[in-house]
Amino acid sequence: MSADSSKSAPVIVITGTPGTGKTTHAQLLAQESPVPLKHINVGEWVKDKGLYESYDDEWQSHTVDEDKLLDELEPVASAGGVILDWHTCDIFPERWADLVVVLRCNHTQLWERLEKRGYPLKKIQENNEAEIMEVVLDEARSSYAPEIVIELQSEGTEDLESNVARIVQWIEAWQKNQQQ
Ligand code: DAT
Repeated sequence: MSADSSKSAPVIVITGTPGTGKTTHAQLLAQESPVPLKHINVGEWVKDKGLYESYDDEWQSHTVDEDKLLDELEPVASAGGVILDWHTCDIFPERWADLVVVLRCNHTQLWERLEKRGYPLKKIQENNEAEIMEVVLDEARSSYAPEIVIELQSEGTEDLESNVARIVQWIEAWQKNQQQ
C-alpha cells in the first residue's frame, strides 16, 4: 500500500548498516530537495526524547521502546515531508513510506568508517557481518513493496552526489504524480 496521496511532500526512509552514509545522504538531500524535507535522525530522536528502555554499555547502544517511538513519529510521518534516517526500517508502518533507500558499502570501507567512530571491535564485526549478509536490504524488501525499495552504493562523494540527484529526480516525479 502506498502512502497518503494528499501529502504535499513525501516520506523517504534512508536506511542501511551504521556507517553506510545515511546521515550524510539525508543532510544533503534535505538541502537539495525541491520540496521541504525535515531530516529525522531516528537514533538521535530516541536519545533526545528518552524513547528507550535501557542502555547497553557493552554494545554502546540503546534498546529502543518501539511503541513510544512509533507514537512520537506517527503524526510527523503521516503529515509527510520527512526523511527518516535509521539503521532499521521494518518497525515503520508500510503506509508511511513513499520511498525506501537502502545504502550499501563494501566491508573494507565500512570497517574503517566504524573504527573512526570509535565503535568497540565486536560492534564493528557485527555491523560488518550484517552488511555482508545484506540484513537491512532483506528487511526493507520484506517490509515494503519492491517498486519503492532502491539499493544504492555509498562508497565515495561521487556516489553521494549521484544518489542524491537520483532521489531529487524521484521527488520531482512524485510531485508531478500528486498533481495529476
Ligand atoms: P550512517 O548515518 O549510515 O551511520 P554517516 O552518514 O554518519 O553514516 O557516514 C559515516 C562516515 O562515512 C562519515 O564520516 C561520512 C562517511 N561517508 C558515508 N558515505 C559516504 C559517501 N558516499 N561518500 C563519502 N563519505 C561518506
